[in-house]
Amino acid sequence: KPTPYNFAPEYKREKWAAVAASCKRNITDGQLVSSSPYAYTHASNPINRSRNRYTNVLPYDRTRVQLKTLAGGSDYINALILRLAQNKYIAAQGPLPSTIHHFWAMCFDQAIQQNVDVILVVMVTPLQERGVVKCAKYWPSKGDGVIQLGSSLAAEDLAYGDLELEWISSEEKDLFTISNFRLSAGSITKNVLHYYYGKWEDSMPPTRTGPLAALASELDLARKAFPGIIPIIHCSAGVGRTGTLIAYDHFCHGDAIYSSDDPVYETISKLREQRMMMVQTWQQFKFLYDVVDNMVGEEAAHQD
Ligand code: PTR
Ligand code: PTR
Repeated sequence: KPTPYNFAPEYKREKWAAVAASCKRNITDGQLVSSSPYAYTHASNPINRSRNRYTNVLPYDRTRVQLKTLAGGSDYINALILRLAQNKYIAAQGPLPSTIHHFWAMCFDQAIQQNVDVILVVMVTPLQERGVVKCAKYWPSKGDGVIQLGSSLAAEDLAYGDLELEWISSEEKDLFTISNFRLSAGSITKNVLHYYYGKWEDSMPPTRTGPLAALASELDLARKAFPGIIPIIHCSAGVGRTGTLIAYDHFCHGDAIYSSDDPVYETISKLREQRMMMVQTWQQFKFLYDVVDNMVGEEAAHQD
């Protein structure tokens, strides 16, 4: 089996230097899909506008998730399904107070469609950064009892009946917090595994790789334990940190064969074909080069 990382380091360095020189904050290298070549008519439709956290981060029509539970007559949520090698992911924005029930409806719909009893949500943003709200607290805490998510939806809009959400447990681990919730509608119940890593600021790479490595192994374990599961990853906009984590997981566990000698560039291009602004900044871009560099280093050491 060809090793995915057998590209020439000098080539990569040259390319990296060119990219770093051509951009200050966002990667706007013309060869990467950085603007918006695809239509996003649902996202920009006035009836859906209030469902977007940021007016400049919108899902394309061709990849967006459509809610089965028609919330308020619209099936729109700022989330999409993407593919990298053999794996699928849902990338989403951090819910707004007004879209919490859409988020959970999406989770429920997807678990039904994937025919799995488990919903895996990975959150890689704090709720607030420097006093600015980045994501609504969309989950219940201990003692909150059963939350009725359907109460703000018109009854005829719900495909499965009212959705209910209940806190089951939380555990603060060294690297992240893991919580369990129960999400049910009628007689159907799904278990939610919620991983929350909040020590990561937007537009930056993570300050350490330990938490990412641990989250990526959890994703890998879940894919093996629950075949067909599509993990839901979100941060605030669902592009910078979300894209970085997905690319990281892809390098660790994806079964990719690359057609060029630059897997980082190729992977980010593939991500940006599916969601705009994925891996938002050159710092995040560079972080992924370092990750791949280390993997190549380890592989070389292994062969000695
Ligand atoms: N531009 C965002 C908005 O439209 O609300 C606000 C925002 C600005 C978000 C900058 C993140 C930003 O990144 P940083 O904190 O790194 O400048
Ligand atoms: N208006 C913001 C901007 O353009 O910077 C939107 C934005 C906010 C984009 C946060 C990315 C952000 O980071 P993340 O995807 O990691 O939440």
